Amino acid sequence: MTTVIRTHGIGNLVAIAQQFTLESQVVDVRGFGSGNINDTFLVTLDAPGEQHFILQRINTQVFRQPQLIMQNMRTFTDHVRQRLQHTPLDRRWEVPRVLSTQQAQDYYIDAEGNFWRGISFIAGSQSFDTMQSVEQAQEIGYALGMFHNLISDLPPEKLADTLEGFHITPLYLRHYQEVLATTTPQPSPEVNYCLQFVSDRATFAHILENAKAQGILPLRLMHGDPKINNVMFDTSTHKAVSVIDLDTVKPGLVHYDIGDCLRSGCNPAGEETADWNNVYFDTDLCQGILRGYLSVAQAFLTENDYTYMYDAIRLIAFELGLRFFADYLAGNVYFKVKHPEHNLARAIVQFKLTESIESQETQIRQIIQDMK
Ligand code: GN1
Ligand code: MG
Repeated sequence: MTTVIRTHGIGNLVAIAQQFTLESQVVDVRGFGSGNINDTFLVTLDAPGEQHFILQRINTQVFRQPQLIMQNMRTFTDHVRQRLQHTPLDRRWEVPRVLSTQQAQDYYIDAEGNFWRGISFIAGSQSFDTMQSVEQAQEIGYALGMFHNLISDLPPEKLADTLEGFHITPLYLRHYQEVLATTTPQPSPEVNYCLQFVSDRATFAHILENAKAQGILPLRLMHGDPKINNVMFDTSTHKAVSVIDLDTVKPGLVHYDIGDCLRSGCNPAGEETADWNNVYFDTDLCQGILRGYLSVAQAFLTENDYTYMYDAIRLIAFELGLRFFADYLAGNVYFKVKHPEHNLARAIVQFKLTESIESQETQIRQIIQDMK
């Protein structure tokens, strides 16, 4: 997949960034973060006040209706801002702002049809790709709990579905089977491991969707992608201050979020490691995240929600591995890659993590039980 840097000169990027500010001059635009879908840039302004903002080109191959994302972001941020005004928190909490263009729009479409948006940068904050401590794990959990709490009174139908099928594991499995039916993967020990891994868990893939269909788990609003590096930390207090990346805030199960947060936060090796033998699920970090999460979320969770927590952790790790592996087989059409085997390597990391989760099922279930 080509990146903006290759298709746009820096001059163009400056001109695009300039669309999102009237008073200030853009002095620098540089690649930012490690997103797998959109292209993200940090813009520097000559302004004395707000010095930075985030410029993003939305991947419209993935997000077919990017206008819906912006509409959701407005609804979400308006709701949360009102809630916070009405009942302020006793600690710093920030909600990213959608920046308007010079034409007072929420996005800018360039001459080549690229979809751009500007988002405020949370001043004095940073994110991490891997967990630094149990204290940080607890903060990550708190952040997800606060995120869920602040939208718990926004009816799910108020937000549009920005990405159909997102986190519906049986659909990923079907897609994988369709890809397999049309391609013959080059056999290797790694590919064989993945093929077997998925085939052994075909029934398990349905667990959350079945519970949703039976009304055991309610449809709520979710973040969709609460991985560790989407939580911003105040650089001086080291407290979580914001959850960013609002593209997939939409109706779903909070279990997708719990699973995603834990599969990403409790993997100390990180999802990009090539050292597969060192991938494991850290139960101390799991305990930390859940403690932080439940300090806020206990208020709205039901008994059934707890029953499915272990399965959610296992499922979302497995699901991401399945998504990476299917994309490898399909020729890397969804996730950006640095080399042709990148998605295969990422899949193995998630499958090793799933194995580690499975091997610690009793302990993880006990942690959840003890925390209710
Ligand atoms: C993608 O682009 P990014 O890094 O925010 C993906 C998530 C995955 C994640 C894995 C819309 O998120 O679902 O968990 O990669 N987002 C989408 O790093 O598919
Ligand atoms: Mg994302």
